Amino acid sequence: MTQAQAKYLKDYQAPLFTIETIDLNFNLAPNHTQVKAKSFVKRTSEHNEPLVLDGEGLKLVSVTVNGQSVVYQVKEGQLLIETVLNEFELVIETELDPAANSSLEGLYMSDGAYCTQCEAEGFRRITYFLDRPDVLAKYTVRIEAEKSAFPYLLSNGNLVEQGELEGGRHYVCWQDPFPKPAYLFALVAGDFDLLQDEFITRSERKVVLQVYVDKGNLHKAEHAMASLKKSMAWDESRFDLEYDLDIYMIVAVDFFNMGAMENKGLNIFNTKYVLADKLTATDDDYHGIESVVGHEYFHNWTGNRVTCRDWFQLSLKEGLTVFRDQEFSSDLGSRAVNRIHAIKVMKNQQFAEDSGPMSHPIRPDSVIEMNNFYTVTVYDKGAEVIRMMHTLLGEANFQAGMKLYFKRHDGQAVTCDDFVAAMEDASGIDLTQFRLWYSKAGTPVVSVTDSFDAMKGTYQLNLVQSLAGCNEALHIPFSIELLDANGHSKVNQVLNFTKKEQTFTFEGFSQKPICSLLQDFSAPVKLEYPFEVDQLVHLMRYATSEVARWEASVALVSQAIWQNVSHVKLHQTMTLDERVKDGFKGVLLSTELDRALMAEILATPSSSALVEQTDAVDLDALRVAREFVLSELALYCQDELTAVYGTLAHIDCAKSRALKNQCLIWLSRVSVDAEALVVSQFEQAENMTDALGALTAANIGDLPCRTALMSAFEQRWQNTPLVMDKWFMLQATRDSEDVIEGIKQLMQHPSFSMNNPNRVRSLIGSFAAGNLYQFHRNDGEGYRFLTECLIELNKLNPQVAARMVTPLIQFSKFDVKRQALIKEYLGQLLALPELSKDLYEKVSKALGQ
Ligand code: 7MK
Ligand code: ZN
Repeated sequence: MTQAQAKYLKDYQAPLFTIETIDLNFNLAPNHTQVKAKSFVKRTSEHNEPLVLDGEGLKLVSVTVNGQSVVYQVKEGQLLIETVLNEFELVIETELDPAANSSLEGLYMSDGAYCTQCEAEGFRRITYFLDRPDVLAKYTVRIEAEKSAFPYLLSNGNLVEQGELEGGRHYVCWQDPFPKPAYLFALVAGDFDLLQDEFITRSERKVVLQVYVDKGNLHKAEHAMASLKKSMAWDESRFDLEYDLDIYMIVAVDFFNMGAMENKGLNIFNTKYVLADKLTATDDDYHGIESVVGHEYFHNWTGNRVTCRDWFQLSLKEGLTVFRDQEFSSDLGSRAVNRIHAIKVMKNQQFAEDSGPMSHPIRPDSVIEMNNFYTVTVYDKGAEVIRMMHTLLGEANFQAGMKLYFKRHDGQAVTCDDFVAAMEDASGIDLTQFRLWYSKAGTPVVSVTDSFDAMKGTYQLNLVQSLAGCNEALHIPFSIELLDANGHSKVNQVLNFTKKEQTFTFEGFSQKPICSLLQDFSAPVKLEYPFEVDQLVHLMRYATSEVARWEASVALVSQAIWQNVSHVKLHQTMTLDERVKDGFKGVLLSTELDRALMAEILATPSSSALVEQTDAVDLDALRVAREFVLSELALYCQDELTAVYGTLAHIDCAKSRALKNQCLIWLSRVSVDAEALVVSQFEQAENMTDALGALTAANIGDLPCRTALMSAFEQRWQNTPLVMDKWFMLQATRDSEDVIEGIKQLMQHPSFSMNNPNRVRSLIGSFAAGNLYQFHRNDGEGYRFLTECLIELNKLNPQVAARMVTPLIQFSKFDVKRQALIKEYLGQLLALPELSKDLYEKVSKALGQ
């Protein structure tokens, strides 16, 4: 590997040249697209360095400077131009083969339409350019193509000209008045159905809204459009931010590496986050669409108007925008349930990343392949860091900080530090110590001990923080509630935990209170406190925070499972405490709990979530113990589950469906009646949530009806790829000895394609990331299968390959035999002759090289 060089944040240098305007001319053809880029280049300071442009996989046709030919050199990934001029016009012609571009970066074809993906460094696959976010240019784009197949020719900004050409061709010109980095450039050409609407901004400007979808899907764009309007209204009301162009376009494409992309005025989306109707999309899908549409819209201010100085600052826009989209979802829906989802991502995925070979700070110090840093750490831990600032400052100060941030930096490319400085200056709150969160990798641990002095009536909490490789103390907002024996709230506050060790004293207690710690996950840390069963049951009933009630239920069930893991290892009989069973039953009997929250509490920890709770795991014992505890609970609560299921069976609301489907899964583990309930729910389903709920229960309970229902579903949806993804996922996540054989056969299914990332993630990705016991089979067959797939994907789509290798590189918690097998397969990958940078970075780090 010659090109796998790390880049370092500490080496950042301002650009030696800048490009203020660029005219792009595209002449589209599937295998021979001509691109002519006319840029106005300026030297930024007095120096004699040549102009060095980025470019990758390009066929260079010509280069001129001020209309004259010029001396240049093409190196791996660079075009070097010798010139002494301080200002000049640079014209570069390149030729592209979008039809052959399977990496889905740069310009490529998705089902007959042209589209682009330029973040992070895809623009350099279109033309040679200063492809870095601190070079902001004004774009004018002319697109020419055959008219009948490509009636819509789209790019950023405003349409300024269009016309007919000879031979059935036509052209369109777009102009984006806002200077932007190259990663926000977009182009789309194709034939679509178009849903159009408008939004009147608070200052009464009319904005045209357009959602482009594959022909025949118009009605499936309505939810995305409604979500867009809600996003625009919300950003005005909560953040006082208005949209700035006259048109906002969203295009949905089938082939897309990520969820979506915030290109200025022309978002490109994975169809998964646009298309929805009741029959084909679940309630979760609807929620996901609203959140991703929001996320991309909110980037218009946090990302586009103010962008990143360099890619090490990615969390500047992503952490902040995730925080904003989480708040959007919480203001519109259930705050507690949204918070629970975010906490699960942190504990199950981000903590795993932190304890694996790709562990990095939210602002990484070094990067080999930037695409590898679109991570749960940069995004979700980044959002937690913003959330902590929000907690420390309060909403009013935080909004003042946002105002100051835009006042100072609108139109600029800035750093995470600039953001924190704005928050600090607007609030007057010192964030010097807090800044450590940006530079430290890993999950801090907070160990809590407590004591009660009956004579003085004082309760003390002793907090100790530690973070591997870090001697300084972090500023941790540590939210607690103290409850008395009757469940009354006595203290509810956020402690400023700023030292390595700190003791907090609370007065006026006649009995030892029950404490809720790290309420609502007030900081991204691991909590250590030896909760007793009675304390957890108390918290489940009385904690003021709904999230804290859920946390207590997770701890209660998890503890019961871990106890039985010990029993299994010692060949002892497994047991389940009556208080755990009754605590659980209490949830089902509760009349006051929100149904969506009840559903979350009933969705007991997944096996991989449990793995994240420990440092070393005996997988075989875990599987036995988890099954035991879940079956015991299901048996004990069978009547209550049946009753709750019955009352909800026909209520048309998402919260009820969520709870009902959880009950059905539980019943499918133990009840003889489950089969009938599942079949009837499947047959009567009027929406995808109910149909998939029944199918999921049939799969988890391995019910006799499973095969018949799966093939009925396949028959009905074989021509709807996004629905087939759900079917592929169910097939791939079965805990069954023959699952790998089944997946191999399904790779021949007419609906499957190795070229489509959604298909690959549903069938192969969900096996590796969501079928813990089969992926980690002790004969290594799971590892072997994933490795075979990765070898193929390495050539087709390195970005998708690198995302899917994650479960293979996070091996530290498993036994030596499994680790040895994993390393053997990672070694095979590392030895590949044409290993992509993407896989190289992850695999070599995993092997400690
Ligand atoms: C979300 C980048 C894009 C991973 C998660 C997204 C990507 C990767 C959407 C692509 C995004 N800027 O808006 O963050
Ligand atoms: Zn984003």
